[in-house]
Amino acid sequence: MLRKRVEIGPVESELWDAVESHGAAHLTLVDPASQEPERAAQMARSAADAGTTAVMVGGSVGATGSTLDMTVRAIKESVELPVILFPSSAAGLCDSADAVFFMSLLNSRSTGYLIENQALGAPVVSRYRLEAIPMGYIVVEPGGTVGWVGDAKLVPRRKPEIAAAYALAGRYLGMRLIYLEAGSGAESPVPAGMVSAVRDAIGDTLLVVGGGIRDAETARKLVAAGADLIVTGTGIEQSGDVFGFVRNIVTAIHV
Ligand code: 1GP
Repeated sequence: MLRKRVEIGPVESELWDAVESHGAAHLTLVDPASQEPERAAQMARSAADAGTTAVMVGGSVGATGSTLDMTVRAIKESVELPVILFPSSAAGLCDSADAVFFMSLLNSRSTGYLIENQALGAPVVSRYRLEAIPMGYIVVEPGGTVGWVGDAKLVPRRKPEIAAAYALAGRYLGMRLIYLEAGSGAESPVPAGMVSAVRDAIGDTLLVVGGGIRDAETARKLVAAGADLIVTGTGIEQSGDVFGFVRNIVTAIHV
């Protein structure tokens, strides 16, 4: 019997296309627990108009059930972009999204965040026909809520080689994306030196960087250091001008 080789799905392909066309891309993070679905959809619409590549939906606390589903549905009705779930547990899944970042928190001390939530969530991902995008998630100091919830052994900011070792392990385990996370609302993002150490270690693996990115110049520096995909959540939530905020970042990171 002829078996097909593994192929990447359409949403992951879109991420690659965006990175190949522009050198880097922006992802908009929406936490369904932070606003009503209508407001989430408006933010996604403005971000889409400004050139974001996809919308991630998730959060550490309360991003589940009907709150999650209604937010994803409202976003899907107002933008054409892919909607990718960014779950903090097996409860962060719904069938209205296009794909899921199927993550393991590589530096968690808890087997729950390494593999148990994934085992509980996998049959649901299959039933919902979500595209699963394998991702190694690494939480760096200060780590914020996700560091606490995920029981992360935080990577020290001055130890880029530790982040690089985790990222390389993720690549060898078959993860096609690596996400360096400083925690939502972090005072400072992941240091550029750590981003470049991870980039050097993981070759062509897509590198996502998020947490504490609030302006275009910071995003530009992180891309210059090797980030492929820049995630912003808090900056969008707090901006009175979502289009302008995203447009500035997109303009700074695109070549
Ligand atoms: C959090 O990396 C994301 O998971 C985004 O962080 O909210 O600080 O933009 P911010």
